[in-house]
Amino acid sequence: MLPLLYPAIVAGAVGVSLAGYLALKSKVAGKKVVLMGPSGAGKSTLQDRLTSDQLALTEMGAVQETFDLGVSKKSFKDLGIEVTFVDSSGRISRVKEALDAAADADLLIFVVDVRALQRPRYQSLARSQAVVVTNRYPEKRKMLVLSHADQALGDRPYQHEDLSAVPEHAEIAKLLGDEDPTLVNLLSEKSTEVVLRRVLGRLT
Ligand SMILES: Nc1nc2c(ncn2[C@@H]2O[C@H](COP(=O)(O)OP(=O)(O)O)[C@@H](O)[C@H]2O)c(=O)[nH]1
Ligand SMILES: [Mg+2]
Repeated sequence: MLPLLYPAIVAGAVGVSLAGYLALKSKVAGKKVVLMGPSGAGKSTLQDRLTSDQLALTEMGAVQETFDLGVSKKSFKDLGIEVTFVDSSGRISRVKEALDAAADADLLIFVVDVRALQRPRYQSLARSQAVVVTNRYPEKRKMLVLSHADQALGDRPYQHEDLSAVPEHAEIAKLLGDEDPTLVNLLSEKSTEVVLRRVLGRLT
């Protein structure tokens, strides 16, 4: 494919004008996104969903636990816009290295399993990580992604309206300064498109 044609094709595919796409690209390319949050929240899954990798998603549930900090350049899915992603381990002993890596981040995405938040121990773990992040980087742009929306409320999926009624989410969202947390089932390709749009919105 001719290199000059590529942006036009991508723009068409994602439903924006060529000018809109080029503006998006110039704002977003080269930025740094750091993923944090407790183990099992869905950080690695989210990274795969947002990028063109789709490695772990070839087999659902096959994401391996992340032990070491993963710093890599990746393209946002279908967009050909390259950013640096840092996928961290959620273990408490590894939080410091994730924090250090976030020093020059443009966006910190904090992922929490919304269902697990209803357990007091998980809630306090998530809250304490959010406190540490916020204390270290009060001014940095932070985004709260609440995963596992498909599993949250027994026989029905979690709805966005449920969030305001559950103080556990509100507290973490407030700590992070994200007034509009993103509720998502990361196993659903369709619902993760919403997250992609929101992440792009917060990087521009
Ligand atoms: N049902 C459901 N499972 C999810 C969701 N997000 C992640 N998972 C699963 O949760 C497990 C942990 O995800 P992973 O991305 O490794 O979490 P990490 O430790 O934060 O990187 C994996 O088996 C994922 O497939 C979600 O929204 N819904
Ligand atoms: Mg991981």
